[in-house]
Amino acid sequence: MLELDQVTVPNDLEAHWIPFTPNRHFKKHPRLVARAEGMWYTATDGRPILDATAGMWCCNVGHRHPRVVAAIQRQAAELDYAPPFQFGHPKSFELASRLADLFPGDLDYAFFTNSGSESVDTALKIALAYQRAIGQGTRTRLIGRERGYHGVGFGGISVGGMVNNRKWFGTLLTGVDHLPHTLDLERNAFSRGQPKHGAELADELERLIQLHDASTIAAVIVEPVAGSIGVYPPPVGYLERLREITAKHGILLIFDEVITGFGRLGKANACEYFGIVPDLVTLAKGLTAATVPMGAVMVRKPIYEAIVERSPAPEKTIELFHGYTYSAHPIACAAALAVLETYKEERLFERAAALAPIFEERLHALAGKRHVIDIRNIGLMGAVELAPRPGRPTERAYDAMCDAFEHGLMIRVTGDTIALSPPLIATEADIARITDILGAVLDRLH
Ligand code: PXG
Repeated sequence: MLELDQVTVPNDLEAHWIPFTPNRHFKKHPRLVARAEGMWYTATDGRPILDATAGMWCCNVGHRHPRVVAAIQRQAAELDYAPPFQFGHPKSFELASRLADLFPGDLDYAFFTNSGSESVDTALKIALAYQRAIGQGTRTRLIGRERGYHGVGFGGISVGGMVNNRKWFGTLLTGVDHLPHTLDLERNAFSRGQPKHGAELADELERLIQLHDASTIAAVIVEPVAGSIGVYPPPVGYLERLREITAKHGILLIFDEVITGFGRLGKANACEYFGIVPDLVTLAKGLTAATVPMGAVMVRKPIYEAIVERSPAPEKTIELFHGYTYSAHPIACAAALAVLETYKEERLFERAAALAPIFEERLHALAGKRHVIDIRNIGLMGAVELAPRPGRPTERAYDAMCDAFEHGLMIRVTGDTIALSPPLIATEADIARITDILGAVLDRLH
């Protein structure tokens, strides 16, 4: 137990408007953590809480990793900040080169951001700028997918497909269209890994091309594994088909790897896992294992060349009018370099790959529990979907999350789905403990 006198819990929680949270319920029943180490959080009341979600799909090296802590401390004491426009600092170049090595094909360039949402907006803008640079300026339409999550910027919610994230926000969401989502409980419930049925859903892109014409479409963006909606692994053959159709029609393919990047699937990224080279890749979360906010967009060489190298403007002219005050922040770069070193040194991607079948086995053993209507998994991503309470969608899963926290386990919920994404440092015993506590939660759930 934590020394409670070390932790000050404020008695007024009112002023903080908490994101994506039922504020009224939370402020009456707060779940606050004060410390973390390895696989564990410590709640402000001193209780240990096992982290089954890597924070929010992001703390891949576990909490408070000594190498990462030291790198952040060193950097803060050495160079706190450097302007990323017109100036720079050495670590961002080193980091970009390391990232280029981690991605297949000619995904050789990195544009730095501070979050997944910014990575998505950046990738969409680069796609539009590229089409214009190669004389395809009529290609302004962007295609996303139903139930997709691409963060909360206007670009991201436009191509995103979660209705609650869009319906409040008006008319700026036009100029987009959406592919159908790939969940098919009738044909694919309780699939282990990629479901067998549904590759043909990628052909819906051909239908959208018939409707709009390829000459109006700049890019397609998908999560290779839809995460936030509750883990939808792609049907076998689906991503391959998307790659084929986009390439045939001169449409850029963007993989949103904010969740799948950096070991979540037991490989460096989903590109490698599925053997596909998209044109742009969005990153965040595991890049710094969430120790310092940072995102990035990986870009294929021909795109960089078209916009930068072949810019018709004089050499002293900016090629792309885009970037953030905190792009390539020195402390974030130092954290990312230490995290990448940790992945390598501790062989965490291989470790996740080795743990994945055990995770799958344990997760699917929950299949007989009450209310469970589907279980899905791939790599170290898992979901248990519950039947909603009649007339009260999302409440059952929310209750499960609260009960799990009471019993020492942090899980995530989305709709009526429980999502698990343990840190890549998890042991077999950690996985067993996670599924045991979750099993007991499901047994108590009405
Ligand atoms: N793209 C994808 C695929 C994501 O999963 C974002 C973009 C946005 O990232 P930022 O850093 O702007 O939040 C995400 C974020 C959940 C959950 O409960 C998932 C995310 C964020 C918050 C909650 O599943 N993913």
